[in-house]
Amino acid sequence: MKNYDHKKIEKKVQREWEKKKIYQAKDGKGKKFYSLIEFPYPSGDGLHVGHIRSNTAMDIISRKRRMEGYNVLYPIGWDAFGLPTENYAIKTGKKPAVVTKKNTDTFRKQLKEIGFSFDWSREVNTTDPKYYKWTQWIFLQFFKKGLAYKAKSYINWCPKDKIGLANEEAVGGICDRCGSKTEKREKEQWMLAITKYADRLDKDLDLVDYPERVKTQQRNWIGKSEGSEIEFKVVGGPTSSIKVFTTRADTLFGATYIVLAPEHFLVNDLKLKITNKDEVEEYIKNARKKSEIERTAEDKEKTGVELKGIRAINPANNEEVTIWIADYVLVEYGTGAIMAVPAHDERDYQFAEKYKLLIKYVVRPDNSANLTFYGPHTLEGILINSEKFNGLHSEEAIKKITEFVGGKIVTKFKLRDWVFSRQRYWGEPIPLVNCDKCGLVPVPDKDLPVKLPEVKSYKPTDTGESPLATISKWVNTKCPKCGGKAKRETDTMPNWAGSSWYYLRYTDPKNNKEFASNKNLKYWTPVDWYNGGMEHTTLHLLYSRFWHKFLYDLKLVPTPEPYKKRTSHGMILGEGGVKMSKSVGNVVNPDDIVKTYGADTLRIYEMFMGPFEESVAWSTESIIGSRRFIERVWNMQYRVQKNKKYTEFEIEKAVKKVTEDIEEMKFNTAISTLMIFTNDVGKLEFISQVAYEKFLQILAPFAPHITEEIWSNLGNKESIHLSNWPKWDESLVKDKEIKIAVQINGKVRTEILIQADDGEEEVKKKALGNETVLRYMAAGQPKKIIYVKNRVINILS
Ligand code: ANZ
Ligand code: ZN
Repeated sequence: MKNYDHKKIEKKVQREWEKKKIYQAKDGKGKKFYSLIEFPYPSGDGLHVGHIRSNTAMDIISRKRRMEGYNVLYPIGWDAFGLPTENYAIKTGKKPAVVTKKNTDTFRKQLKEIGFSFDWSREVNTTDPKYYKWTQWIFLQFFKKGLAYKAKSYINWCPKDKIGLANEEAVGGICDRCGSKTEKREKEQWMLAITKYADRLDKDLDLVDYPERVKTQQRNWIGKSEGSEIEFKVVGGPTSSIKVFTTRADTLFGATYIVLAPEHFLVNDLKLKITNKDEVEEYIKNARKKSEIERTAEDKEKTGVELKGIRAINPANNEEVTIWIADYVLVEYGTGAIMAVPAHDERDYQFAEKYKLLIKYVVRPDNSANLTFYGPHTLEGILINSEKFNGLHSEEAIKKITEFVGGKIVTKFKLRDWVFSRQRYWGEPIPLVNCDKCGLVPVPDKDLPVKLPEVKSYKPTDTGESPLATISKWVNTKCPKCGGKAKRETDTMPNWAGSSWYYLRYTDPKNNKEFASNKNLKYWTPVDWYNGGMEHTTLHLLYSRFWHKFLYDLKLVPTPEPYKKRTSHGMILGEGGVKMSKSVGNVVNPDDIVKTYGADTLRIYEMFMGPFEESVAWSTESIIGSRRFIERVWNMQYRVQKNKKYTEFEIEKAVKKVTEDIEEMKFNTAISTLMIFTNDVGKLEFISQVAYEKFLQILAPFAPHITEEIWSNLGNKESIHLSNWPKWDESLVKDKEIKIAVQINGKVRTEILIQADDGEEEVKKKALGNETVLRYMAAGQPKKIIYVKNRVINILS
């Protein structure tokens, strides 16, 4: 009997795997399975135990699929552009490319030590010029189609990171990198027209298998809304009318004032005519400092200022209404202006109460004849106080009133175009040239990639210009069109660029002529199963779906959606359930665990620690339990009997349960099944080789090293990971009869035969029909019945 030596075993089998290249995917061979994890950002801190959870989950699924006969692609790479590396470079003066190389070397070594079945021959790195050549090329396709454009807009500016952020990166007015409060700054920026795809990004969620919470988050973020655009004429002003967006045109007769966003483009014109200009300007200045949440939350006090001296006309009844600016109206949504209906809208109600504005009820609930009102009534109903529309239901009235006032039914989206430029060094240069004569000219394909030049300082500038702008040798160039003097764009792309299409590159990572060949894309895509974090739902997941759809329209990818199925893991927290972070000092280094307990133990532990989609706290103490399980598995090999007849019902049950649990990502219950099996078998003198081998096979995806070693000790020549996934005998699993004890008031009175896994009702019926039980129960009905599955039933009378 040999002791379990995880260090020796894990090294040895890893070397074997690498030599035999057993995890290499083969382009175009047989039925395929493409499994994907979000490729890591190679930070200086090394691999996090959280990475391992997601990677192990998809590794288990990939290994099972391989054993089921699929040609599996499970690739890995590095999402390596980004701020931490750049900030580190600024601090230390080290080149970001050099830092990245060092970090990816560390990550690679760590990942290999945990035994993931990645196809390492397809490694990609977003900062490799051979890779970002194609990121730039795709950007140029957007540009050529008019979907990449420059515009002045208010962006979220982080004063600490000195960087412009997309809305998705500044939710609630907080920089999602450093936690600082962001400001609104007006800046000329590159934009990608994701809004052109808003409707399809919403609709096509019907085509994919994503968790409901992911679909809901994306739908809410896209924010599709049907409503009406209605014009209010202005009296006494320089502008003739103001257009509002409303989802409740049925309430138009109750619109008693209108409100513009403080930043609305008409405000400047209207200012010329108003009598309280100073007050208005002061208000606008303050509004700019507040975040969207502060401005629109229902429980925040509403503020505003009337534009005095001008009025608008409600087109339904031709009554004059006042015009206000208020920061609860956002400039970017709808038309940036609303008709306020305080009787039927919560925020308008608060506002009207505060400023003593008219509240006029025009809809009553369907089922109520009671016409005394107070507070806002936000539900649809039957129209009142609306002249010839009285008696109509809201739904019908919306159409009729919109038509009556010459309005238009429109669809609006909350989604904004994607701010796609950064004024930083460590990103893909935007491959365009500014020529005085020709304007913006794309760098020709043959001159791609536009490589990042060497710079002296990586520091962003306070003027908001990229550090690239300071290298005149790089900036000054020739116009590709006319050959005249021209200047390069100095903005770089956001770190979401490279990750928007990396899964396509994996299918053909060495291609120099195209981002990937048609043939390989056709074979491998879409991704069959993609696991990733919930934090990417409205960022990477949405962005990459957008790029994919754009490439689909250019006929460059074969499917409208990139990912067939998406799942999400919960986070790993530090001991005691607090966030794991350097500042708290509770970060667990996976290297230490691998060294002390082994990779198999770490993998088992991470999959056993709790339900996969929930957050769980790390517990170093509990790792020992996983280690003991692995040791028990090891010792079982010395009790194997080759010729023992194969009759174990337990193994058939285990195969079924583990097979099904893996598909549902119930890794923790799969492992507990495996543990129960070792306990059951632990009581026996022998285990048949057939049963033990099946057991090793279903354990192999979880603990690939130890199972490989024992498999070979048992005399198998080929890798266990290339063996066939075991089947179970349904008749053995189903038809097994077992005896359970029947207690009456806590005393065992008899036994009954049931089918293993019979439902509770079935067992109760059998117990209550039993002769002995009937005799004991002659006196009356049972008060309560407690059933412990497959073990005992206790009848209380
Ligand atoms: C009148 C009204 C009456 C409204 C009523 C609601 C209830 P969703 O569903 O999110 O699209 N609104 C329109 N543009 C706005 C903006 N830029 N900033 C803040 N609020 C805005 O919401 C559309 C409703 O939100 C619109 O319908 C408008 O208020 C408001 F009983 O118009 B409603
Ligand atoms: Zn030119």
